[in-house]
This record gives sequence, structure tokens and C-alpha cells, in this order.
Amino acid sequence: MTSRWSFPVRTAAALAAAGCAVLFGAPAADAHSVLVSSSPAEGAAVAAAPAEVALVFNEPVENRFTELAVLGPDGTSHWEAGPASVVDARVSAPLRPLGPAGGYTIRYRVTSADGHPVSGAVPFRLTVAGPVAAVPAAAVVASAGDAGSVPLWPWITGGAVLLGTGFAVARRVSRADA
Ligand SMILES: [Cu+2]
Repeated sequence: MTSRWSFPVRTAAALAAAGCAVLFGAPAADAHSVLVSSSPAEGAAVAAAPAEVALVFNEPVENRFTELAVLGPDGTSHWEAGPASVVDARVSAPLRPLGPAGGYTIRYRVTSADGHPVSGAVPFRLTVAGPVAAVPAAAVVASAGDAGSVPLWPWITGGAVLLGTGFAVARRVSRADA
């Protein structure tokens, strides 16, 4: 008898079942759902954004607590265009036109048929920058707090000094006119 699934998938399913039994005391037959394929595929290089991202699991997953996000090369910007939809074993979400070229990540969390959560990430690469050059505003705000980012205060201080100098000069000029 041949299996529908490749050896790595069956191994992952077996390990998930073992983990299930250890963590939840459930019988090994109640295995966690295992990701079988994705679009874009793991590690794929695409030249343009697909209309949606999709994940296919080895069994139908439950349609609750489903999360599907597509993160940009900065690791914080979101590129999914709406909530995930679940149809049997397939979980998908619409995708915005993508931004900068680089590494994108599909991050997911689904509920297995046995009720246990399964989460993971699927990386893919955009080889040609999309039409949305600018990173979404929320991502800029979020990354401004990163330890590695350039601090804002020198720019604010510099701007204030320039503004003050401008006022002083303007006042002197208007006094000279009088
Ligand atoms: Cu489970």
C-alpha cells in the first residue's frame, strides 16, 4: 500500500502525533495537521506578487483562530489584503501588490482537526520590486522603536535650531527695514 504523502510529511505527522500524545495525553491517532504544500512554495523565488497566498494541509483544518499573515523583508510590514479563509484543508488569504524585493514570510496559525493549534512560517523571495515602493505607515512606526534604527532627536533638535535662527534673522531684517 502506498501513501499519498512523501516520507518527510509522514515523518512530520508521526512526530506531531507523538508530540500530541506527550503534550495533551491524546491518542497518537489524533495527529496534528501538517503543512503539505504552499503557494508560493517554501523558498520559491517569484518575480511578481500572486493574487493570494495559500497553504494546504494533510487534512481539513478547523475554521477557528486561523491566522495568516505575509510579512515583508523588514519583518514587520504586513502584505496580506484581508483575513484568511479556510476551505477543508486549504487556507488562503488575498495578497496586496508587494513592495521591495527581498525575503517575505507567510506566517500561519491554524487549528488542527483534533483542536490543537499548529503554527509555522513559509519563506519566499520577491525578485523584482512591486508597485508599492513605500513600506506601510504602521511598519515605519513599529520599526522606529528598533534598537538598530537611527534616532529621531538629532533631526528634531536640528529643525528647531534652524527654525529659531530663521526667526531671529527675520526679526533683525524687519527691524533694519524699520
Ligand atoms: Cu493535536
